[in-house]
Amino acid sequence: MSKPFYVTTPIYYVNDKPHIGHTYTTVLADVLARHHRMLSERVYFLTGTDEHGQKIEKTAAGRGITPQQLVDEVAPNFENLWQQMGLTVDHFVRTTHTAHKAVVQARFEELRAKGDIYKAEYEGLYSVSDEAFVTETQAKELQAQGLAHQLVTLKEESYFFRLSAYEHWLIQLYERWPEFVQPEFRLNEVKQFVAPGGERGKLQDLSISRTSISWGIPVPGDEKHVVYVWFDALLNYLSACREGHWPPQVQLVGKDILRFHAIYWPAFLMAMFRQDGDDLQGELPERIRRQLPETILAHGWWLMGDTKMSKSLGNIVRPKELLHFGSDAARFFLVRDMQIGFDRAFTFEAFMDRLNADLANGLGNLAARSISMLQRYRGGAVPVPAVFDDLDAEIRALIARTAPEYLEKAGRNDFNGALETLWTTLRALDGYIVKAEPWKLAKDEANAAKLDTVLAQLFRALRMTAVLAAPVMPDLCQLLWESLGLPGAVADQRFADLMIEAPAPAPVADPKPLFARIDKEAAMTEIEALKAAEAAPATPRLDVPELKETIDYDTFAKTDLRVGLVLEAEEVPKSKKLIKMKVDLGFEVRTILGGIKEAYSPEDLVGRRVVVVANLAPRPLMGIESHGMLLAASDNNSKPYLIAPPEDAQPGFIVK
Ligand code: ME8
Repeated sequence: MSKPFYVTTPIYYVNDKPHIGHTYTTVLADVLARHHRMLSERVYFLTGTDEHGQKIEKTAAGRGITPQQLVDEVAPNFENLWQQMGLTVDHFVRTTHTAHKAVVQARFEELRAKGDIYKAEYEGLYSVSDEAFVTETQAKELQAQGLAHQLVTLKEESYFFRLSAYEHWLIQLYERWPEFVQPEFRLNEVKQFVAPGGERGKLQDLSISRTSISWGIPVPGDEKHVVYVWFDALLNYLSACREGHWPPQVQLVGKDILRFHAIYWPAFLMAMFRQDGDDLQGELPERIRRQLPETILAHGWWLMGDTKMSKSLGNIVRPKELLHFGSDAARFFLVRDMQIGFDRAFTFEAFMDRLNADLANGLGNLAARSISMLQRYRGGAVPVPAVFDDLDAEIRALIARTAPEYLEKAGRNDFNGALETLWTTLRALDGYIVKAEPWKLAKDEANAAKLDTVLAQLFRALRMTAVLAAPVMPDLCQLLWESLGLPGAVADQRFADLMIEAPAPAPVADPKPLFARIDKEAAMTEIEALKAAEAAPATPRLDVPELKETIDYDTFAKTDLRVGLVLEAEEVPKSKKLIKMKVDLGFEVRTILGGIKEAYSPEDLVGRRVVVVANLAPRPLMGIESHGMLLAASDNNSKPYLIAPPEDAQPGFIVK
């Protein structure tokens, strides 16, 4: 049975639109998933949405819809985006799924029965935006960082998780299995948090239910409580795990949610997996360590200059803007430019420079030159090298050590470093061409063997690049693969079978341009236009009733609609809404009243063509009989917009 590889992203709050941060994490998870498939592992890639809590409740209330309606409307934004980007997600979990709710309730009951969850009174400072109670120190830190968290004091009866009891085991986890949090400096942050006598003191028990919120999973048997959103959210990794995949190998998180994943999450799992007789003050049993995630991989943030991206500053980079350059380009940049763990400033300038340098020039140029030389000098057939001078031998050794070095770094989740290694080799190959001067070698038949070596080595390096970089740029590498005359899908290759010196099975194809050079000025104008469209106020949501029941054609055909021409119009005295009109229907002139005064003045109406329901029974309005009705469009909040037939439609025309 092959090794399982279970990778997760955080589940995203649905009250926000996807941004570069979500895109980065999910793309990185996809790169990991694809990479581990090519290592012949059994991959399970989970992402999803976090749909409960006060923020959702409030946003929904503000819009006059139910929280369920809100989450059903927004969750697909994320799911569709990942599909559009071609991410190989195996399962998209939503915390409002019945299966998830059932697992949360079952685990809650189980821990309550074990004594790890108990009920008590809680009073404390609560950060609405974090959905978490915070200590005084944390509150001060948050304020000092200028993070606009809304802090409120809450007092309520609450269920608590016995977090304090797990402190000893947690410390052992960090000491004995430091790979639990990567990169290392992020582990140090976590340790400081938990360290006994550390600046934050002992771990406090954790409040994990609320009575002040109703949008959540009810506590079984005590339904005025709902499960606190982090106990609910973190359990998605368990509830949506596929059989045979537990525990996760890599769980990607942003630095801001590391605390939840590196402290609360393993503590919940320790409580679930511990057995009677396990000593919480003794050694953390290996048996339990094996049930915990192997690694929580914490990344930093994409910043705008030195500052955080935020809606209020209007400086958020949206996936649409990145995708404008193609999904592979966006993937390459995000993975290549961010060193995992650290923050990184984003600029479109750097983005485009990177793509031009590494993809249009770098790889694109090298592939085009190499393939066209193979065609020009060898009719597309890839030669077998026989002679190696010092320069050739140096390049041969470089190519041979690139793959293991790349795979070693990727194995440590350092894709930024792995790509750097690969591109250093590609640059050395550019130098190889300059020094070996194949165009000169081609002029003299005596140099044929030497030219064979140069061409073959270029081919081998490109074939290796297509395989190694396929998880990062699936489409571009497939194109390169095909240009090299190689059969099938590059994604079906296995790193273990990467035989760099194997002969080529077929001649190379015509070189296909891998990546078109970006005209930076033109691209920036297009990006500005996308940003402007994004900033434009959204059209307010329609307020219309549900669609009426279906009718058959005959029922509809009973309605006689005609084009009318308004001959005269005047306000109806004492009425706020009504205007009285004389309307020419071609065969007769009628008196018709319309409730359109707020939108039209009598002068607006005279000479206007309208659509009249001509066979409506007459009815009196404010003492005047109306012989028909005008058609107008609106929702419950807007003014009426009269339906206007074109100028050349004659009064009396039938509308059908
Ligand atoms: O925290 N650069 O969801 P979320 C990189 N529902 N990453 C960024 C970023 C940026 N500029 N801004 C935000 C939640 N992020 C919870 C998770 S998991 C059980 C529950 C990252 O939608 C941030 O670090 O607010 C976090 O990892 C992720 O976006 C999702 O944030």
